[in-house]
Amino acid sequence: MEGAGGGNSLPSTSGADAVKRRVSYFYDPDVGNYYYGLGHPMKPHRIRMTHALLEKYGLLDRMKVIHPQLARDRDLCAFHTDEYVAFLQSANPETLTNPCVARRFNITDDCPVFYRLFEFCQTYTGASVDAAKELNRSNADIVINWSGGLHHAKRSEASGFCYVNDIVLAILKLLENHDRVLYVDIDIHHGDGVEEAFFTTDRVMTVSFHKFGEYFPGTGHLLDNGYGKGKYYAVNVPLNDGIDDESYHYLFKPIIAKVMEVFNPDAVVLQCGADSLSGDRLGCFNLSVKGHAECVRYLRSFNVPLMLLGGGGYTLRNVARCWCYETGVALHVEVNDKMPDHEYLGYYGPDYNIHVATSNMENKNSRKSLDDIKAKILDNLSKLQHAPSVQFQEWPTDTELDEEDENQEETNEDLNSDTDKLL
Ligand code: V1D
Ligand code: CA
Repeated sequence: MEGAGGGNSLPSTSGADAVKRRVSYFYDPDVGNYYYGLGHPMKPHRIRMTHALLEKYGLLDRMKVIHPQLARDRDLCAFHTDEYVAFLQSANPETLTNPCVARRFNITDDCPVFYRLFEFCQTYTGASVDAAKELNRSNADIVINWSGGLHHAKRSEASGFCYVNDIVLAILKLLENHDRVLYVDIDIHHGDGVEEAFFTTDRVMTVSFHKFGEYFPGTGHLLDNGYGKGKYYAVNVPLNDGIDDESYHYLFKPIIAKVMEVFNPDAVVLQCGADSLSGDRLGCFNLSVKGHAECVRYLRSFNVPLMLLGGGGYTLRNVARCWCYETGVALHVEVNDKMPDHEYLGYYGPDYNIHVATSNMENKNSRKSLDDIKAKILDNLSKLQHAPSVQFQEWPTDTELDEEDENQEETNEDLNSDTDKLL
């Protein structure tokens, strides 16, 4: 054991980023028990594997560990429709027999109805919403929910393994206390559900890096950049197979630096989908754990309240490696490459290391294509630099809203219109 917090990790050294951040980590011990079904690539068990690593590395001792509340119906209805939430609440693998209902809510092989589905949605969403409240109250500088980040869910339908969009709900919660929220998405898939929810507002900027071209969900073209007041507040970075750390950061760093300069967010939400890692079962990028985590390190360096969420990631051992290492980055602790012994150690053989080798696959992103993408995006962002600054209203605080909740018998439609007002 090394370092004041104990465990198999090294304390940080020096530098501006060495300034300690208060980190709150949200984890429900039941989350690893949910099961999408035989052959389905999405496995909540990876969250439990990550947690076991955090424990053995001694990282849990260095942050506030919070058991989140389950999200309530009315929390979910701040974005989703009443009828969709009612459907999720009653959905049960034994009774879902009507194909019209399944079609209406996009219940497919990607998004099956499984045992205790609604509770699963309440669990991962409750953690993201509670994490937003923790930032709203300034109780932490960085909040983490590795079970969240389900970026494809739409207002009234499931999509791409996602049922409830915990990210949209967390951002809406953050907007109660923050004027501008930046959303960054490094999952290999386009963050379509979050982009769509905030496409017409200038209070949320969405930035997604993703594989584009014959790949799910098919959206996220370079030229899709927002609409109306939201024009230029959606940023899409379409990439090709085999991108490596160097090429990724050749785009990520200058784009994020410019976004931070022109948008100047009060809070940042980073979706850390680990399917952009080399060797992912569904992915085709070639990022190392260090390259992926460099996105966390870079965003952390701006010293703006930060929420880290999970997302995709289908080679379980690499997902747990990545999110454990990134928790270390949040804490400014370099975890030891050699893994400590624990109940899931067998998953990490034959090397038993945190870091894994990338592959020799071809990088199909030419320097010219990267330069063209960068130039177009930086040009769009520079248009915001010269726009007059937006005046923001005062919004009721979290506590005031909670008090209101207790005193009012509101319908979910009323709550939806509250959401519209927040934007
Ligand atoms: F391979 C599978 C086996 C069983 C069930 C589904 C899949 C599978 C693999 N890839 N499904 C996909 C993608 N779906 C399609 C559909 C086929 N067309 C009709 C559409 O290509 C969905 C990929 C979802 C990725 C989710 C995510 O990683 O982005 C994520 N982020 O946060 C949570 C999940
Ligand atoms: Ca993405």
